[in-house]
Amino acid sequence: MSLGANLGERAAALRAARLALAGLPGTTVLAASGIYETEPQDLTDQPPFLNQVVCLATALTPLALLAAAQRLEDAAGRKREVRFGPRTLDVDILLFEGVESAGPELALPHPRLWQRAFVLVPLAELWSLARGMPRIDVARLAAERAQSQAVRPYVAED
Ligand code: PH2
Ligand code: MG
Ligand code: MG
Repeated sequence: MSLGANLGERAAALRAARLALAGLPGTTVLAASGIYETEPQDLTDQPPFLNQVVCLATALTPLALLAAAQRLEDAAGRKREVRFGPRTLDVDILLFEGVESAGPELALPHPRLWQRAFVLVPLAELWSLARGMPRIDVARLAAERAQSQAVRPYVAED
C-alpha cells in the first residue's frame, strides 16, 4: 500500500493510517518503509507530500481492502475535489499478490506505479519482503525516476 499526505499534520496522518491498517480484520503490517518528503507529481502546484509504503498480509479481498482504504481517507477528513490534488490522506493499493485487474473500481498493479519515484523509492525498501511480485528491478527503476523527481528522507522535527 502507498500512503501519502500533503495537507494538515502529514506525519500524524500516515501514522494513523498505519495503525488503522494494522487493525483491519485478518490483517498484519509486515513492514513499513521510511517516510520521504516528495515533490508533487501530476499536479505540481501544491504542497510537498510525505509518502510511505507498507507491506501487508491480509485475508481481505482487494475490493474489501480498497473500501477500507477509502474509509481511512474519509476518517482523515479527505475532501475529493481535484484529481491529483492536495489531500490529508491518500491510501492506494499498489500490488496484490496474484491479482491483475483492469476493473473500473480497482486497477492492479496501480497504473502509475512504475512512473512514480515517490512510490518506487519506498517500495524498493520492502521489495524483497513482498511475495508474488512481478520480476522488475525496482531499485534500479526507483533510482532512475528519482533523477527527475525529488524524493528525500523525511526527518521529523521535534
Ligand atoms: N499523489 C498524487 C498526485 N501527486 N505527488 C507526490 N509527490 N506524492 C503523492 O502521493 C501524489 C503526488 C495523487 O494520488
Ligand atoms: Mg488514491
Ligand atoms: Mg494516489
